[in-house]
Amino acid sequence: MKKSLFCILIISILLSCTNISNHIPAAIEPIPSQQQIEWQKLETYAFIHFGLNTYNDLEWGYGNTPASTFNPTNLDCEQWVATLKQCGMKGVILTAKHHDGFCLWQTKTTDYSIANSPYKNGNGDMVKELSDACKKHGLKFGLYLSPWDRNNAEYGREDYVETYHKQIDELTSNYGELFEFWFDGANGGNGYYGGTNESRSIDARKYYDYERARDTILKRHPDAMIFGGTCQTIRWVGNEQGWAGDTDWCMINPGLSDNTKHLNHGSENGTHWIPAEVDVSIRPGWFYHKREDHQVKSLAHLTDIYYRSVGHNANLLLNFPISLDGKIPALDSLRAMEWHDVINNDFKENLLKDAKIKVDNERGNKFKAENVTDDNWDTYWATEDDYNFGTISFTFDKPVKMNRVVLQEYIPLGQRVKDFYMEGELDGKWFKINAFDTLSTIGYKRIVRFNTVELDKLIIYFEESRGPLCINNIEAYCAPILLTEPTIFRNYENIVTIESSDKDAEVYYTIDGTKPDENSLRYEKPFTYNNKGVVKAIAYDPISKKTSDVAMKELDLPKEYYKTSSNSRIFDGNTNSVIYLNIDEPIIITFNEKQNISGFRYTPNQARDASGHIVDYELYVDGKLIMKSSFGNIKNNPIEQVVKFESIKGKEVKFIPKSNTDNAKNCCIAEFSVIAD
Ligand code: FUL
Repeated sequence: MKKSLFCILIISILLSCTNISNHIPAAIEPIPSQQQIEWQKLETYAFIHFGLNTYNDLEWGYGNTPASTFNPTNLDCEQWVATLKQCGMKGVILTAKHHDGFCLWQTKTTDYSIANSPYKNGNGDMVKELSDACKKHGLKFGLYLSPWDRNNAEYGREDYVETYHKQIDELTSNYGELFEFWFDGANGGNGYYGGTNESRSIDARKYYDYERARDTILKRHPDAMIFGGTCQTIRWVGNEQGWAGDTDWCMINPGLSDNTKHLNHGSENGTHWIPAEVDVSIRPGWFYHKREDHQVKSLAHLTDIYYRSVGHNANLLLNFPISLDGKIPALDSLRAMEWHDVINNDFKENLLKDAKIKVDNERGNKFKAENVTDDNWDTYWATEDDYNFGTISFTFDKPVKMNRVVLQEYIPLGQRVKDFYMEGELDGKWFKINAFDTLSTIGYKRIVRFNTVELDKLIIYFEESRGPLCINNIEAYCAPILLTEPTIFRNYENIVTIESSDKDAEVYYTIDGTKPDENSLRYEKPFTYNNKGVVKAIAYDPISKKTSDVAMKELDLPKEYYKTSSNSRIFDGNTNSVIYLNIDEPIIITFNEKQNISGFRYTPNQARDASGHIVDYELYVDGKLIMKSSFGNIKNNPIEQVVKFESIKGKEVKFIPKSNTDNAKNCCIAEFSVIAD
């Protein structure tokens, strides 16, 4: 080859290489703002619901409970912030005003505020106290200001809109940097409205002038996200249960923002980048109610929420109700810290760190496949133009076990991946990895969960994408088995089911009263148990050899032993299927033969906000009054009530409700059974 020709060839090869390696994939619109990217990186932050509702045992105050009832005795914002930091929260949003209109700060706009409460003799300011604590401890701070105001006499008219904007003005001027401003969607309806006690309706899209609110907020807090209203930069996910769709696009079409499915999943063809925020409370209610002390979400439930929010490309806004003394209740903070430990332990050692990586397409050295494991968010593996798909594999020196894969797209260039799946290879044999969710979108973050598999090669097939792939991070983990005590229940057909929160856990049980261990009966499927007795069960991790606490269920004589005219719903082991009785309307159970009767169990309705729990009752055996008593704290703590007495021989048990909580018309019963020796 002539020297000049050779030079041209070398130069053109070099040029084309340079060209490829420096050519950033074209962005696919819409793309996020820098602020939205930074917000997405927060992943978890906290909500605080606190106010007059707390002191009046309400969720939606009507706007008429006196300001003087707001009376925290031991309020400690530093305790909130310290707790929230310890459970990994990056920020906190406070309900400065809820629908009842009560303002937690020193406002000039209304008398219905903390200034007219006994707290610090009217000199307290919750917004200031919490924002100061956040500054001190390095948490971001945000505010919730309900547009609906059930106290204000002018609500529904022009005057209130001015008041509302003055409130936004005060809150954005006086309390330092805000990372998020929250407008909820509940609007209009009945209320106190200055004593008129009427119903007022407004057109939320027009009435509040959200454009003006946005201008005020962003003028002073250019980095703040806006939730709700007509100028939102992040979206409600469409439910308050703690999950985003497994398909979750950051994009939506704002016109459709009331459609639940659209909010859950976003839209591949959405015109605006408005990512999802999952708001959910650690208890059934947003505000504190003593009666929900036993309903703090379980470790397993909270962990699932994490995977179905952060793991589904959404941020998690986890609510902590403040109790009457002004603190996050110990139960809730302990549970949240345990939860944070579980999450930390699930992502302890990235198995892909030293794996050998291979891809079928690469855009050039700058976009090489190794970028997915370099711990640098800003570098990514990209495929060439027209390669809207690709395959990446990770080969290990020796077999590894895994049950989680984390994937991230480089979202500054838009969200792309539409469909992917994963396979493993062990000793030359291929198998599909069966994820718990449908694998479709990735976005900022996608965490895939599956039962533990052993493999010496992991391969991920990106089947379809809106453009060339831009993947900036992939990790894999072997999360320890979540060892929470199993739940045991027996249905009306005497079938006992034992459920463990982690599908990888082995479950062992006993029916002879002894403590179960890994040598006890292994639970494989539901079994029949048609006698009285006790079932005890544990979840067991065969790798660490650790066990959960022991779960225990005492089972009373089943239906074969008696006749009754009461509905089977109270004998079916399901605490959400209930019956209603009038006061004095009895449950009568007539045994086929005489029994040594020594007590009974009554489980009140476990549904949220259930009312009509039995308080006073009488119990007769063969017509003789055995117990005339009441369930002491049942309103506040509506858990299973077990009453025992000296055993008495008899055939017929008659239980009569005499009064109930809330002076409800009917008494509600979820489960009932008679204890016999
Ligand atoms: C909703 C409100 O109605 C609830 O009370 C709660 O504040 C929740 C976070 O937002 O729209």
